[in-house]
Amino acid sequence: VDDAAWWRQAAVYQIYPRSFADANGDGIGDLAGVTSRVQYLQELGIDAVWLSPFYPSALADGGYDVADYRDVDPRLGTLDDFDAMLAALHAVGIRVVVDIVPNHTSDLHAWFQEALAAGRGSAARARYIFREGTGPDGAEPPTDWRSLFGGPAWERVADGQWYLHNFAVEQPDLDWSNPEVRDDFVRTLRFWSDRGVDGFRVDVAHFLTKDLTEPLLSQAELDALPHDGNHPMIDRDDVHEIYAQWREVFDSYDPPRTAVAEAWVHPSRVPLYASARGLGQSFNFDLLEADFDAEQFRRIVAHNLTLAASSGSSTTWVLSNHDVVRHPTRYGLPIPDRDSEGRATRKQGADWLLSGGTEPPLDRSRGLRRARAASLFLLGLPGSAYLYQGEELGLHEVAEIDDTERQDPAFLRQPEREKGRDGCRVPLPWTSSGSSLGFGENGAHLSQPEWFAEQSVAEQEGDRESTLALYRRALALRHELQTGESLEWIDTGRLDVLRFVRPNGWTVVTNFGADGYVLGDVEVLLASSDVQQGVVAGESTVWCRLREG
Ligand code: TEU
Ligand code: CA
Repeated sequence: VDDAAWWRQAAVYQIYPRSFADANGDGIGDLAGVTSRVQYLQELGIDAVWLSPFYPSALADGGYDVADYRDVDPRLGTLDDFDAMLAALHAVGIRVVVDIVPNHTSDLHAWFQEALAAGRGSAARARYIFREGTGPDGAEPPTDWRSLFGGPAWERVADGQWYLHNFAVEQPDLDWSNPEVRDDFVRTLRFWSDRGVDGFRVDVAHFLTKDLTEPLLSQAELDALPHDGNHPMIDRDDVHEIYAQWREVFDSYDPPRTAVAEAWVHPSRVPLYASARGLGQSFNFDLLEADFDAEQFRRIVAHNLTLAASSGSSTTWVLSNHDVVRHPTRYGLPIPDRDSEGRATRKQGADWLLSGGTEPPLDRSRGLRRARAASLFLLGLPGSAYLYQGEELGLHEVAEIDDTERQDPAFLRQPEREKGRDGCRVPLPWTSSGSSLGFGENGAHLSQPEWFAEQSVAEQEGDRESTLALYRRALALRHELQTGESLEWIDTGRLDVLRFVRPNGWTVVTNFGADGYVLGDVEVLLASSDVQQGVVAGESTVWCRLREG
């Protein structure tokens, strides 16, 4: 692969550092823990890791509340540990992407502390979005806006002013019209690029710029406005001025640093983020919201390949990340309620979590079978695949977390409505016995359920049928598969079976239905479940090619 284009068809493995591996036995995963598992990552066969935030943080939002963008949380290590980790990963050819959180800082960030002390009208407050309240004594928030974690999006400070936080109370939104803010983030990008990181994942990339000209609209008025680039809050055209500036920074390095936008925007707006003059690539989350369904998968794949082509970028595929219910669990639950446009009315699995993992009943083995089929389908597609730690073990979502242990603000803010995202952030099981199943020497910051032992790395390593073995084989073969960025659909005569050919002649077949599908006389390279006499069983995927000679 051309050095500068490594990201176009990369398999990128997301590490949630606090829950990956704990080297010093304090119950919290750390950077030295990542370094200690480099061989595992190498054997897995991924091309890059993306590390969720490891910066100093009060962990009000799992580290997405950053108190210092250019340092390492002392609980996770030091900058020297970071350098050692980076060197160890680079030594085995694994690239490193770090998370950048530009929409908001932590309330413990020096800037916000300064803003609190400096008071009304100060330059320090102008880095954030402070407003006077309404009503008698300004005791009511400036507007009725809601935070994405529930509750008001405004918080009052001691002198009576209010600040905007689209996410947790501890995550004040920055004012991106302030040049100081812009300059500081360029410094941060350079800081990590100079250390040798290969790329950046940009958190809520569509939220940075805002039009807060008075009078401010109400939440209902905001909700009614189209997302056409002029919305006062979301996905504004002017955010791309920032990314154009960042692109200059990225391109000043050799090879250029890459970036991927986390932008939950209308598909028609994705190419703006994915443009080579901008961040270069944007997440496509369509599969996160889809059912295990041939028609939906086919539509999503076709659409996103077209979108990617129109921006000159390559698309991305994601089945799981640290914000959603793990996909084996989603696929083991009945299809959720949908609105008239086919969108799920609740986040998939949200109601199941709320019931403590009892209602509706979860079919674990069916969920895993479908997950293996979907993952093998995804790994066969052109574009980059983003994998979330633990999915290579086929881990299910953990529902049985005691409320007193839960850490996610999405839960803490509205416990009667949401269980939050802790269930996909439980520390990985490395061994089938021992303290915290090999995660660390002294327990884990979130308790692991008993059944994690059966799905541990140690348990799966010797088993050729395991999900870990499937991922390793697929990732190894994938390097041969990714020769061109296209696919050709083959008609299977069945609505529930998808079949496509890649430029190297390899064929991927996924049977979403129940009845077996006859492949014909082909050589099977890899299968998510047993293939007998050329028949792909229900809910499984096969990689194959024509027999030679
Ligand atoms: O997520 C942004 C986002 O829009 C969704 O995560 C959603 O709001 C959330 O899942 C609601 O429960 C990014 C990060 O991925 C997430 O972990 C952070 O909490 C969020 O930004 C704020 O930084
Ligand atoms: Ca630790």
